[in-house]
Order: sequence, then structure tokens, then C-alpha cells
Amino acid sequence: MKSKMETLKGKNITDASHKDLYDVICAIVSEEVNKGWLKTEEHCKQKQPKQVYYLSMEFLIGRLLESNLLNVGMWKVCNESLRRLGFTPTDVYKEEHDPGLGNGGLGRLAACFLDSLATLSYPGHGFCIRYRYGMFEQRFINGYQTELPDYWLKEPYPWETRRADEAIEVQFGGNVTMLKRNDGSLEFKHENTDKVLAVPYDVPVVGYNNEFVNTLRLWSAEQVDSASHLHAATSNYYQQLEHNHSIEQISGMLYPDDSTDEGKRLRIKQEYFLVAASLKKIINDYKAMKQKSLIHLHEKVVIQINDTHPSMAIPEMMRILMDEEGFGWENAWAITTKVFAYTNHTIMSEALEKWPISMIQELLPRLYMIIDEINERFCQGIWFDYPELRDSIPQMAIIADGQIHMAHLAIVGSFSVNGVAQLHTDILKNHEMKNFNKLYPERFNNKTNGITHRRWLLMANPRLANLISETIGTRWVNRPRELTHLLRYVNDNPLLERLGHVKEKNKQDLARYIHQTTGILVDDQSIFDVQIKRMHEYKRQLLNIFHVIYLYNELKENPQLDITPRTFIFCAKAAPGYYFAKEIIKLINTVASIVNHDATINGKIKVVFLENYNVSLAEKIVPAADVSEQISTASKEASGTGNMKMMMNGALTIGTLDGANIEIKNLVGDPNIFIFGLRAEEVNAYYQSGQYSASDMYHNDERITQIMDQLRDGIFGHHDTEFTDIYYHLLSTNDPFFILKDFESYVETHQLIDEAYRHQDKWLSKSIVNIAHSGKFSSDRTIQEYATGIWKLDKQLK
Ligand code: B1H
Repeated sequence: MKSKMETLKGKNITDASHKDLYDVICAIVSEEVNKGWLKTEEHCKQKQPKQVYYLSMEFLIGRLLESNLLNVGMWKVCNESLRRLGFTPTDVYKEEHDPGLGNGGLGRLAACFLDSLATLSYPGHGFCIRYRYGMFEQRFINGYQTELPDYWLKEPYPWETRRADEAIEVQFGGNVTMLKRNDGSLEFKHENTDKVLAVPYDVPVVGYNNEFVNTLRLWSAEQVDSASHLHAATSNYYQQLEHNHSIEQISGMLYPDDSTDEGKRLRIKQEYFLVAASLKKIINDYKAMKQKSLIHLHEKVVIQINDTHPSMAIPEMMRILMDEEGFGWENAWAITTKVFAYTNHTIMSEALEKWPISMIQELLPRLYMIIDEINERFCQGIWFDYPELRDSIPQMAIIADGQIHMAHLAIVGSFSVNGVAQLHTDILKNHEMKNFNKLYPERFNNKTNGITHRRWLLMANPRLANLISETIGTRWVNRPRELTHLLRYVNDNPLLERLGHVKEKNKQDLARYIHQTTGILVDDQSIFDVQIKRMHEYKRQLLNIFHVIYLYNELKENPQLDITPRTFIFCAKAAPGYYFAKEIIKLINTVASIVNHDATINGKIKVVFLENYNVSLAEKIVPAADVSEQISTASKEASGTGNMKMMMNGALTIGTLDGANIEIKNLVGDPNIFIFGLRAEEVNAYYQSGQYSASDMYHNDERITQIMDQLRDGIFGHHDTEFTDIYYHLLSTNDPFFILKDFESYVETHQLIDEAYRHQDKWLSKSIVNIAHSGKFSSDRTIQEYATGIWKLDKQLK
């Protein structure tokens, strides 16, 4: 480190800043990483194994220095050297700007998957967009969310390599003319298009301790080149600049609208840009292998599309095969449908992408023609081959009501369709996509999500990781299922005591961070009750804050009330245009400022809303959580992955029977989890029958009446009408997420938690059971299932 500092920075190590150290360590690690990167590439060139390409509009990779250090085996040494030099390692690591190339769970899942692919030595690459502005930075002003642009590339990003020589041209707009060839077949000429250059930036994805390094390729949009550009219709200088600007917009920013389809032209352009550049690269690589014909593409290539966002890859593949490679429709379709696999992440109708026909026709005229043909053939196929489904054609069509239904396109064009937790997959098969399941039962399958235990336990929680290794050895690091060996220690008092000590230390660290960043002093002996995820009505942060208000009301009534002290910790970003979500943020902040400053409740409860949730902040909070809030309306959360992260770090879940909570419950058993609320079938039955009345709930439960009236009457607001919208919204929409309905069982279940926490030994043994069973939720297991069940990949042995 010392000599590198001298040669790279011309500095003495004693004079080095944190940033200097960060740069130098990156350079040292990169040397190691690059060796593996080259080696892997050479290996794959020779062996030509089948590869998976994971197409995703989001990869929320988090900081890479520490994880790369860990994976190349230099983490401990580096930490020790830094300490010896008098530095605190975390001060150096936090110099890295957390790349916010994703919204939430979907993007973080993609990042965990890449980590596991490389670690299991599977050849696989990610493709995404190099957004110049990532997820916005969230600040609270006066309790309201404000959004600041996240220009994460201000400093050069040390992990990326620009590969200008591999740039690819992508075309938009233009017009298509049909010509008849001599042999009678049709030829489509696509002319007068707008051309954009996709320039790749490659980021290495480093496997753990195996010298296997895959690639995450990020495409950046640039103008083709100024000379040829002169031919464009835009001859005027200002128009040219404007044109360049509009091109660069394509990789300008990440859309921060988790779970709504905003119907924006730019979003379509982004999606097609990702798809067109990536497919070209995939096909080029295949051709470089000197394979016979593209007919055999599926033997070497499988493409996983992460939700429908990259589903235009299906018609784009058809376009390439027919217009550029000369295949007829049947052969092109046979090739295409053997290559694509689709993951569905949500059944929320507002998130299911539907694009207006006119927009696609204008931006991608040739692609529209192909989608139209896919639709025609699909609908005719049902009509002739599945007469029993004829009545369902309007609901199943890819094009209907002036819109293109991307999920339908993705199902029709893929050989595999998977959900992300068992309940979610069952809902897809039996409800949401029932007819498609009748048509293609062999396509539907479940792949329950997972998280990388290397980042979320080994790296984020070294105290716990060390305790585990001292207890059961280190084999769990490569085989996380072996965490179950901890089950032998559920009644082992010395271990429980040490576990308690680890949690206490982690909570002290977090309490210090909370104090430094917010000025709030929290009791590190209190229960740390944590809800960290995107802000959304279905995730029900509102139910959580209703419980807080209820407790506060109780304490005001009776300050002597004997409750276990609690710190309620929230993190959540709301989509900038999601009014109601932003109101909830303001409400939580308002309740926090009232509760935290009210001396009469003796600090028994505190509420902390930390700004700007991102991967790095999650890494601080997760190890300190006692209680993990997973309280979505049953059936709405496809899987959840925060539930897995906190379980793995010894938190106990309070949750509904939704998403992967169900699988957590099935493993740990009822005594080790706190389940409450309506079940998915009950929720569905209420929707069907219309029998639910929010107004009855409001009138019949005094606790609810009080809270709602406090909102209506401005008790918590700075002015009288501040939260009346929440009151009226809940009643006028009849509380579609059953917040009022589930309130009672939520409160009761929290009372059980209050009681259980008093018996620390029992609590800690529940905590051990959770850690012990968390191995199933390693993304290594998930990736193994994808690799054998869908992708048919071979592990590359060294
Ligand atoms: C999930 C999204 C999502 N589901 C639209 N759907 C987006 C939808 O930018 N957009 O338009 C972005 C993201 N994200 C989440 O995926 C689920 O809600 C979680 O339950 C699940 O754990 C996660 C990973 O599968």
C-alpha cells in the first residue's frame, strides 16, 4: 500500500487522505480482479460454455470495494493494514459513492444474482444502462421528502472500463417499406432512422474465492459521430446540440417510479436501447464462437428478462433473425422462444407495463409490425387449437384496447415464466395468468428469491459472522445451508449470551449513527423495530405508524404504562409523483418529532426516519434490527428480500402471510415468527364480495376512531388540515389495503413481541433459529435452481 501510494499518488502514506487510500486500494484490488477477469474470459473462449445473459433495467450493486476485497481474499489483510496505519477501514470504504442504479428489491435481486453466479462459477453476465443520474438522493425538509439529483459519476468510477471499440449502433423511428423479393418473399427496409451509439462500460463481477469473474455491462448513449451526423436533417447548430442532448437523455436518468408504469416515451427508448445493444452483443459473441447456425443459439445462450422492462428483446430478436439474418418467421420464432425466460415480480396492475400502440409505432415502427404479427398468430392459435379458451382471447391478447400488454408478450415469447416466491407463483398460475397457465402449463415455475449472505452477513455483520464461525466452523460460508448446525445451540446459554452481546454492539453502532445524522438519542437497550423498503400503500408503513400513534396515545393516557421501550426505525423513498406516499412520509416525520420531544412519555418510544435509504445504509441497519416489519397486505408483496436480510441477521419477523414470509414461517415454525392479519384468500374474498367496510372499522374500534380523528382534526399537523387527506383517502377508497382491518391483530401481535422481548434468553434462541434457517434464502440456492431448472448451465471448474 505504501509503495503504491508513492507511485500512484506521489504521496507519503502518512499524508494520505481517505480518498487517496480508497483510490490506491481500488488500484491494488483491480490488479487481482483483472487477472481473474482475463482468466475467465480465456477459459470461456476455449470451452465455449453456454452463458446466461441477465437483462435488467436495474442493478443495485452497492459499493464494491469491500466486497471485491472480500472476494479476492484481501479484506482482512486490508483492514489490518489500515488499522496499523491508524485509519478506520470504514472511513476509507465510505469514500465510494453508492451507485444507485435501481429502485429497490428488483434491482438489488439482480445484483445478488450476479454475485452468486460468479461465486458458483457459472458464466453469466448482466446488461443494464449506465444512468448518469441514479436513484435520487432523498432529503427531508420540514418533514417532506425532497429529491436531489444523484450525479454518481462526478468522480471517476474506479470499477468501470469503457470499451469504445465495442460500441453498437441502435436505431429509432424512421419508416419501413416492404419489398417483394424475386422469390416472392418479403423484405423490410427500415430507413431514415435516428441513430444512437451504445457505448459499453464493463464492471467486473467477482466470485468469492474462485478467481471467476463475470461482467456487468452498462450501456451509455452517445451520438454516433459528428461527421456523419451532419447528414442528419438537423443542420442548424442549435438543433444539433439539442439533438445530441436528446440522445444523451436515453442514459440520462433512472426512473424512480417503483411499481407504476408511467407511460413515458423516454422510458420506451431506454428499454429498447438496452435490448437492442445487448442482443447485438450476444449475437456477435455467438458468431465469434464459429458456431454453425443461429438455429442452435439456445445451445449457447439463454436470456433472462427481469420483469417485462426488457421484453422488447423478444420482437427485437425476431427482427434481427428475419431482417438481418434472413430467417423466415417459423424458424425465427423457434429460435427466439428457446432463448428467452421471463421473471415476473409483481401482480400490482399499475406496475404491469402497457404501452400505447401509437407510441411504439412511432418510435419503433418495425418492432411494432412484428409485435402485431406475434399477436395475430397467437390469437389465431388459440382460436383454432384451444376452442375452450376462445372467450378469453380479448383478455389474453398482446394488443388490446389500443395498448401493448408487455407481460403477455413476455409469456408468449418465453420458454419459462417464473414467480419469485411460492405464493406469488401460485397466484400467477391460478389467478392473474390463469389462462396462460392453461395454455402453457410447462412454462410456469417458481424460483423463490434469495440474497447473497456474503454481503448481507459476512461483510455487513462481521461480529455475528465471527461468532457463527467460532461456533460451527467456517463451512457455512460456502454452504449457507450448514447454518442449520446452529440449531444444536438454541439452548446453549453461553452462545445466547454472546449473540445478545453482538446484537447489543451492533445496536450501539447504529444508535451512534442515528445520533450523528439526526441528533436523536435512542435507547440502545430498546427494541429496534425496523421497516426499511420503498414507500408504498401496499407495504403499509401507514399501519406501522398507526401502531406508533396508538402506543403514544396509551402512554399519554397512562405514563406509567409498562411497555418494553421501542425505537421505531423507518427508511423509505417515495416515487416523486406519488402524492399519498409522500403524505405518509410527512406523517411519520411529524409523529417522530412529537413523540421524540414529549418528555412525559419518558423516552419509552422513539421514532427515527433515516433519510436516503440505499444499499450502504441498509448494511448499517440490518445487523442492528431486533424486529423486522414485513407487513404488506397479503398477496401484494411478490416476495420481499429485506425479510431475508434481517432474518439472516437474527431479527424476528412480524409479518403477514405474504411473499417469502410464508416460506420463512414454514422453516422457523410458529413460535419463532409473529404472524398476523388477513390471509391472501381472505383479502381476495373481500375484493370479490365487496363485503368490507372501512367505515365500520373506523366506528367500531375506539383506538382507530381516535387515531383517525386525530388525523382529521389536525392534532399531528402544523395546520389543521395537514393530514385530513389521509383520513378521507382511507374512508373514500374503502381502505383497499386493509390497514384498519388488520390493525387489531397487528396491535395484539406487537403486544406478544413486547412480552417476548422481556425474556432475553428465549428471544435469543428464537433469533438463533432464524439465523440457522436463513441459509435457504442465500441467492446461491436461488441461482442453483435457475441454473439447473431454467438455464441448463454447466459449472465451470477451475
Ligand atoms: C418488484 C418491481 C418494479 N416488483 C416496476 N416490481 C418498476 C416494478 O421502474 N419500474 O417501473 C421497478 C420495479 N419491483 C419487487 O421485486 C417486488 O415488489 C418484491 O416483492 C420482490 O422481492 C422484488 C424482487 O423480486
